[in-house]
Amino acid sequence: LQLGTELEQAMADGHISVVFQPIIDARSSDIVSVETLVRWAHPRYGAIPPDDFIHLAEQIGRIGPLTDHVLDLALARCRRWLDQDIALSVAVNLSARCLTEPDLVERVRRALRRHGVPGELLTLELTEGSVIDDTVRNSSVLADLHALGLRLSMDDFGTGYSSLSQLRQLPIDEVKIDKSFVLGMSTSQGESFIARSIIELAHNLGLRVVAEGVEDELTRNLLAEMGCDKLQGFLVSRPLPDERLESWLLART
Ligand code: G
Ligand code: G
Ligand code: MN
Ligand code: NA
Repeated sequence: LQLGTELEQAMADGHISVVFQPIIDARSSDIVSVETLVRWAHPRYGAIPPDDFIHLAEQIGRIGPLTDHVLDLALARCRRWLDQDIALSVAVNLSARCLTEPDLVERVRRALRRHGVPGELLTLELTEGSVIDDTVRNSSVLADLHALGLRLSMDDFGTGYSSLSQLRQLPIDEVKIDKSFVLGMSTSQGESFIARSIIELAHNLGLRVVAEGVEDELTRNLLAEMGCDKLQGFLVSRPLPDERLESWLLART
């Protein structure tokens, strides 16, 4: 919990930064988006993985400010790409807890306006568990976010309990097949079958599909053949800091 008390100061000191992992079109291989992933460079403990402090931030009620900080860094970057005539959409992860914050929609709206980024260029990734909560389902938060023009993506799909009816009823645009399935595809027919089923299901519901955790060519080809829309993973690129993403982009065009 010591870390928790340091979080605010770490943000102020610029120790909390983000990296971007490219997401490509499965057919054309064009880069279509980047996922924003938070990083904490601690002066004494070194790199602290998000899995070690996101949960902590949730517990001590500081996930809101952390999310605002990440959103701010992501939209600032998106704005600079726009200024260079690069219309690259950014995805930001949203914790379950954030969906119950009464001012979330207003904060996102203000962040978009502050940076002059159209809502269409922002995707919010919701972890699967977060969406099914009754308070969320019974509120208008997802519809209100959607009304800002942004896209909603169901992250870690296949690992939680979301029902098909939920996918149909909620204003979700996209699902991300969890990497636990994708990682096994090149060696296990079972995992491939799950991926194929998710893609077919999602497409029948009018949703796009992203596969995360694509690490090898075989998996990439299998997914492309299954009609998966977008790919993300170490085969395409690791998460990159800002300057490295810029040279990565240049090298591909
Ligand atoms: O690179 P990776 O180690 O970044 O991410 C580990 C986990 O942390 C993933 O589940 C990812 O979704 C989550 N994560 C990364 N950045 C953020 C963030 O800004 N907000 C939230 N809520 N989760 C994040
Ligand atoms: O839960 P979240 O989906 O947002 O997960 C993102 C996490 O997945 C990050 O920790 C990121 O570094 C990791 N990741 C991204 N691509 C790959 C990959 O190809 N293989 C593996 N093992 N992890 C990946
Ligand atoms: Mn994610
Ligand atoms: Na995931």
